[in-house]
Amino acid sequence: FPPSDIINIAHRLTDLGMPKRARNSHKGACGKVTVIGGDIGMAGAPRLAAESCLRSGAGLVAVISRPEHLAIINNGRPELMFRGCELVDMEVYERLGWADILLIGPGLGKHDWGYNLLKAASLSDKPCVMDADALNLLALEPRKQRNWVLTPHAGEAARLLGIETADVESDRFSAVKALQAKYGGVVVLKGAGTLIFDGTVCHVAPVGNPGLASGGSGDVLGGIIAGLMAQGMTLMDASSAGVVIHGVAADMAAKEGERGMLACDLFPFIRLLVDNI
Ligand code: NPW
Ligand code: AMP
Ligand code: MG
Repeated sequence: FPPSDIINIAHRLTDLGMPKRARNSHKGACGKVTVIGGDIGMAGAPRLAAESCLRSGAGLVAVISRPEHLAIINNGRPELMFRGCELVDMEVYERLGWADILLIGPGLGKHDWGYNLLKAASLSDKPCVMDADALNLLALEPRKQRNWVLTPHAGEAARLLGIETADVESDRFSAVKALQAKYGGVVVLKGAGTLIFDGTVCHVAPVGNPGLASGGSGDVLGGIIAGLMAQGMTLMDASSAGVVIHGVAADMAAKEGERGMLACDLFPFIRLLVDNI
């Protein structure tokens, strides 16, 4: 990259601004997100992602997951809608068609259940955030799409590129460039110093801390980005603002201790930050 194309976006949220809500806003106008994921044993991942969408200001959020995950998804968070899916049917397609934005991958798994949902979501051609196992499945059948955001950590990035994790970590700029060239859209290469690249400009976000190195942190990030996209931000702005909100929220939460910080500790800070961009 020429240095002029690399922009440090820490604490530049106001430049990525989102207009204040109009006084007469209603939930249908604030964006609808469908989160798809949660194979057996991983219901927590779509729950965290969906709650993050709500905390980022999306008007309506639905989850498509295993039918037995209804209670886990809705307990303590009854604002979420839920569609249980054993086999992909018309009701699943309806919930996909209803959404403005799809977030697919948290806890999706790499088996037939997740694969079939990913295929169904792909048919809708909606703008989407692809995370976690959606990326692992994409690595098996690579394709390019303009209107998606990919959010790999270094391990997922390595699978998407067919290289070793250490190769990604040794040259993260080359890795993000190669990912965007191969898959299109906006690529968010996560980790300390997250990179966000849309094919032209590369944002660097030196925010966040090792307190984020625990299960569920990435699921929260995907939810924030999808929630911002649903409210009308461009893919690049939603990705950049999302990474900064996530990282700054983590830095605020870490004041009470970095070690032992949990993904859901970010929620109150996300709410504070998202209303001030
Ligand atoms: P290692 O071990 O360091 O050599 P996976 P996952 C590497 C769901 N979750 N930098 C790491 O390498 C997710 O949503 C569910 C470098 C390892 O090989 C997914 O659907 C939760 N390397 C599913 O679990 C909460 C890194 O990548 C591999 C790296 C699996 O996702 C947790 C691990 O990646 C989780 O979100 C880094 N920053 N990060 C729930 N509550 O339901 C990872 N690696 O095999 O894709 O596993 O990321 O845990
Ligand atoms: P995931 O591995 O999908 O759960 O995503 C982890 C999230 O936490 C990503 O947003 C990472 O950028 C962030 N993260 C993890 N470790 C660190 C770290 N040491 N410093 C800053 N951010 C981190
Ligand atoms: Mg993850």
